[in-house]
Amino acid sequence: MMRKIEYPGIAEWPELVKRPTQNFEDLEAGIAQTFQLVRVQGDAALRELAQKYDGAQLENLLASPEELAVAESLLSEELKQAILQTYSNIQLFHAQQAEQSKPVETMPGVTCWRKSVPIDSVGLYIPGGTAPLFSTLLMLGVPARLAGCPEVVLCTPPAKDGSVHPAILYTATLLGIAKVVKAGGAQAIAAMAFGTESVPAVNKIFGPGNQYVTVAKQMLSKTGVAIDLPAGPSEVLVIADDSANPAFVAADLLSQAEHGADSQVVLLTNSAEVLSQVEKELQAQLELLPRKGFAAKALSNSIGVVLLSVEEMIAFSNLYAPEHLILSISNFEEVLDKITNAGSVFLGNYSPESAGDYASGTNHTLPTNGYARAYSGVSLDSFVKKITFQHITPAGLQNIGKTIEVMAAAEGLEAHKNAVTIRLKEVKNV
Ligand code: HSO
Ligand code: ZN
Repeated sequence: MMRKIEYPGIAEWPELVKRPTQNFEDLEAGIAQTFQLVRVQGDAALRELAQKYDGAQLENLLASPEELAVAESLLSEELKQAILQTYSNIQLFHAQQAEQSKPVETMPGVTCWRKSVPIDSVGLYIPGGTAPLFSTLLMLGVPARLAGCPEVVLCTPPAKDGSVHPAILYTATLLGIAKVVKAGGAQAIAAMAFGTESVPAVNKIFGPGNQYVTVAKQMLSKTGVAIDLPAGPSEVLVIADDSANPAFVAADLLSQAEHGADSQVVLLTNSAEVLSQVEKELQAQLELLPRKGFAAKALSNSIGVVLLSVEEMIAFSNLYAPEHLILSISNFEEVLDKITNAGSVFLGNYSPESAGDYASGTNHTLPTNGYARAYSGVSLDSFVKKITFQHITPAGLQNIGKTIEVMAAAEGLEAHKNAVTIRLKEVKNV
């Protein structure tokens, strides 16, 4: 169960908001070997490693058109409808994020604008293992498509029989992703970074994964391939006052705890009574969960903190910077402006985190491990570059030229100054 802390003083907070440290340095040497193998042997390395790590004998690394086509018939009508509804909501929410390119005349004759241009080639990694996260495929694939990325590759580890979960294949087809590569772990990340016979090298790699995937992404990000976010274990922080429903709060904490033994859940409340009721609910609901093992382990790393007031709870939460923040308090509208660090926020008693994890439309790829202090979650912006343009007329250069010359001279950069002076001379002569 969670550790209980009552009325900690502000001096104790920094210790309480620390995540359990993870040290992955000892994985780096093995991952570097995997990189080398994939770089040198390409597809052959991916086949060998699929055999070694996934127990799958693969002839073809790519899911075949037949496999992709048959996936739909393997899903229930209900699940297909749910996927379509989710798709549509994510699409609606992310389409709103498109930025209009508006030219600005900063001085007469000096016009500047910025344009979003899709990243040419992106790679999406979807883990296999204990839960096939086809919801994550939607969270990444929909904005990739909206942004207009010409090439989208998907890597996901195969099951022992060489298959990929039909919901992943069906969702890939909906997204128009034809390249579904049966590769997992660091080798999949390497393949997308370096390219192999079957896998094109991409400019940016997205998606969650185990520690090997995470470290592989981090290592490659130092070599020029972009990555979405520095990933860590999932988290939720719930702020509950006496208007909260303890059963709902417990359900939300467990929904995040079931992700993995390393998930972090935090409950903040200004009522010791709420904390003890939530604990009772946690016990009862935990017993019924198929993933009880993971959830119980995650709870044992988690904390329930009693604080004095809503203001104090918000301050604690801002210091923690949770990936997900749930406000189960009566006057949540009044504190929204005080929230400064969080990935995604859920308001009131009827907005469970699961809504954002799946279907409301917001993205569930979010900053963990305190990164919400400075990072945003994945959005349409994650799939584009913003290129600035400017056009200066001869009259415009006459207006701005002196300013540039003075700045350049003051920085001691004569050639910069001259690039203006040489033009101004010519403009005066015509
Ligand atoms: N809570 C996870 C996302 C997810 N939940 C996928 C269910 N499926 C991200 O923090
Ligand atoms: Zn989740």
